[in-house]
Amino acid sequence: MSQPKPILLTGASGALGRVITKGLAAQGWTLRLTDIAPFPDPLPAEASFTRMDLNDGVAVLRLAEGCGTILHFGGISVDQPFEEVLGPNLRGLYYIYEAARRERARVVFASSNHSIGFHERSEKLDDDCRFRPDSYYGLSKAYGELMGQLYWDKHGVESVNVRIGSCLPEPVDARMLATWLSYPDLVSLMERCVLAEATGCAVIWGASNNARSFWGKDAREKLGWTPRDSADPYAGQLAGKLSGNPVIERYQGGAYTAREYSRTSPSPK
Ligand code: NAI
Ligand code: 15L
Repeated sequence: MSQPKPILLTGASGALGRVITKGLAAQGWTLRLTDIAPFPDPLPAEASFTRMDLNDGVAVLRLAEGCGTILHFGGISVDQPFEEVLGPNLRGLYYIYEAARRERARVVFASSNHSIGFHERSEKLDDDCRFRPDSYYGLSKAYGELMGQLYWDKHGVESVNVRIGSCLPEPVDARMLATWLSYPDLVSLMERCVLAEATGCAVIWGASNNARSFWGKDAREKLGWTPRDSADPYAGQLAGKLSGNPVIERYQGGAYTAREYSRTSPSPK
């Protein structure tokens, strides 16, 4: 059998990039890591690291040569002004998809719950719900997902758009009882995204098996992914950990929805 093609991972030096690097390297994958910031950990045996700005289209195309999957985790990862988001998250995303088209590679895109953040917490959303971004950052994630749709329909480029909830070692407030994604569940999801036979243009809710989840149907069966962890055991200590802000508590995107919020009356249901 021929060697599996290398995996390109952008955002490798970030919090999730480091977790994915460790997890996939332990499974023996050959990794091509990249970030604008230096890689802070010892480099695994089958990995190389190239410092690169996602705004540099030529460098992106060059680095993707020969790769079979692009795990795209690089870019602005929190609520920032439009001008900050524009380069890495919009232009950079375009370069990633152009590279994928050339290489016939699959893109796994680190989308975010903030692409749908203005849905109410009382709603249970399926993967075909309307985008309701809560920030320019969330808007850039909706754009990224739609780019995946464009490249699938026009070029047959496969993508998995993972709407990540809150991925950190442990949930830290009441909202994360719904949105938490554990590190082991993130790694197992990445492995399935790489190995799945066919994905088309898929959406996955990036959350562990949380009873309070805001989210329902998605493409996990097609990928063969089952999250193993759950935020439920943290309910006793976190259920009362609320913000005290009615806007934050009303919407799925939490604090991002309330930043620079200037409505004087709540939007109709
Ligand atoms: P992070 O901020 O730790 O990592 C992002 C990485 O992108 C950083 O290492 C940064 O240096 C790099 N980067 C920024 N601008 C760049 C540029 N112009 N060129 C090249 N690299 C650049 O964020 P984290 O938490 O690791 O998130 C990774 C991805 O997952 C992000 O795309 C984020 O939007 C997404 N995500 C993360 C969630 C979480 O709970 N951690 C939730 C939802 C989505
Ligand atoms: C995200 O998209 C961010 O990358 C992360 O820092 C958290 O804010 C997360 O969403 C969340 O909603 O908890």
